[in-house]
Amino acid sequence: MKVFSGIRPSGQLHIGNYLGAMRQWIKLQEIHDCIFCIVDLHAITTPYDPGELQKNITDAAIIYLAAGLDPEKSIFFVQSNIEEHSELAWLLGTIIPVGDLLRMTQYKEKSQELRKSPKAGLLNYPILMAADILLYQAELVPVGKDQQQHVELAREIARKFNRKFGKTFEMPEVFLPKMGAKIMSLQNPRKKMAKSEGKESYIALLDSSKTIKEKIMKAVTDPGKEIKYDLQRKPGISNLLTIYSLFSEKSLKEIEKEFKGKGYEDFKKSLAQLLIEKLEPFKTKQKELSKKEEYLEKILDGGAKKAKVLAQSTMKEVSQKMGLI
Ligand code: AQP
Repeated sequence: MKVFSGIRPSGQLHIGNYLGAMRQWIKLQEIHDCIFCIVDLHAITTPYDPGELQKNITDAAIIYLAAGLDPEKSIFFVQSNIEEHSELAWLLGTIIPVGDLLRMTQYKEKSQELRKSPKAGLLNYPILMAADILLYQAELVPVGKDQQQHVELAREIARKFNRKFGKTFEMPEVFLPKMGAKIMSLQNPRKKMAKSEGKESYIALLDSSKTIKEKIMKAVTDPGKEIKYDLQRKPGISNLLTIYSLFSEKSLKEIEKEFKGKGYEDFKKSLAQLLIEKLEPFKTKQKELSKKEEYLEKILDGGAKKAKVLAQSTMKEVSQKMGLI
């Protein structure tokens, strides 16, 4: 199967990105044809510093590799190096009603957060994401829950295009992890953990041990003192239990049993210790890779060359079907 997924180079990657998306990619690359992309054109749809963008791209690439992405097994590149993404997005924009874009949850939330008049790029974000996916004829798209609606829209776009111009695109399907599809903010367990929610709300993959401990100990919990998974009544502890379960590979029941009779403080101390241990290899690998600029460039250039061939082939077919050549 063809698999596509991307990540925005818009700051420090956090454990939500890892548990919701990156962890799946590492598994999928063993059994499928995977294409993974640093989506810089998506990163500029919200306020950003142009002087920081290249560094953010390099940092994201390093984290991908540190997490286990293998450039021998998957195609790995930077989105803006392949012009076909923007080209296809423009063409797909001619078949998708504006109303479909206006009802996207991410657009509604982010445009509200930004307050000042949201830009057309933010509204058109899902068209570019559909182009990313359809350009490579992806059948599976591993993402977190927040991106599910965009993948469904990509399906809708593919369906509309195929109906109008003849079968061209594969129908992509969202691939959500059974657990960890939506890791919540440490400061507000009713909201998604996100880079834009502020540093205290997430654990970055490269946070120091001291920072991890401080953030976990300050994480918002719920009334009562029992360590029990109950999303409705105990969203804070349930979120921490989910994180604990995914990193320790123990079931929720096992963890509840382990902490029976103990309080939040004991549990948080153990969780902090677990995260410190599990994130240590990222940091070691990241340090190593940071010194290998040329190696990194070679991987991304090689990936772009392979992606270009696939992208050109789809664009040729799309242009022909739309009567452009
Ligand atoms: N909290 C989360 N839980 C599970 N999965 C998540 N993802 C993001 N947050 C969570 C998934 O990570 C992948 C890459 O996300 P992204 O960085 O490209 O975009 P994002 O969703 O916009 O990430 P953030 O952290 O929320 O950034 P901001 O604050 O800038 O919007 C995606 O597959 C996403 O689903």
